Amino acid sequence: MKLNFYRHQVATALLAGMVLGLAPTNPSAWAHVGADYYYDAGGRLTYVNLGGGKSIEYIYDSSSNLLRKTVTVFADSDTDQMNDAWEQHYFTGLTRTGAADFDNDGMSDLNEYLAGTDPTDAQSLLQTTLLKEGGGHYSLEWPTVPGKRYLLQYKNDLNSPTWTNAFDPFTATSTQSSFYDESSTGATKRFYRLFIVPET
Ligand SMILES: [Ca+2]
Ligand SMILES: [Ca+2]
Ligand SMILES: [Ca+2]
Repeated sequence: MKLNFYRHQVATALLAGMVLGLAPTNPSAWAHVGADYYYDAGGRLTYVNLGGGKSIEYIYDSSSNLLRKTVTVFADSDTDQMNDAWEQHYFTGLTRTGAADFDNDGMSDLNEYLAGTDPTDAQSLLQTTLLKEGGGHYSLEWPTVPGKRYLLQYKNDLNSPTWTNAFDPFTATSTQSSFYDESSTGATKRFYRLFIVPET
């Protein structure tokens, strides 16, 4: 059973609290220095965005030994964080800056690049549908891009500083994902945010 009024009410709050962008593997306790350094809950550096299409990702084992350091470089001659080849493909040039929303779907061109969606198709975007199930749980559905990693977090009070991971980040293998939030039973309100997180 769907309670449409409640769905609308919560969905509005959900969109207000939704965050899209690069995030560390465990953003529940991340520190963010400047705009480009990401740390995990143990204070380990996990990701650096150097700009100009260059980024470094650090992978550790359970003893905090560095297992792998991955340097990613793509051509970004206009330093807008969007791969020039991607810009050429969709916009046949490099005039877009990332901040604007070419297809007016509510996602900036840069966020569409990060999410792997089509910046020229208003039907292609990262959005969620929130439902209240008959048993009193919430469930969410959202379109996914195979190969992208997703993390969902929630909290019941917007004033609380702590977000809880709904699940460990997963890499999508299909174009649609859903999450049945059993822990939401009895919650009168719940706020969700969905991340795209770096690959491991
Ligand atoms: Ca670029
Ligand atoms: Ca858009
Ligand atoms: Ca789009």
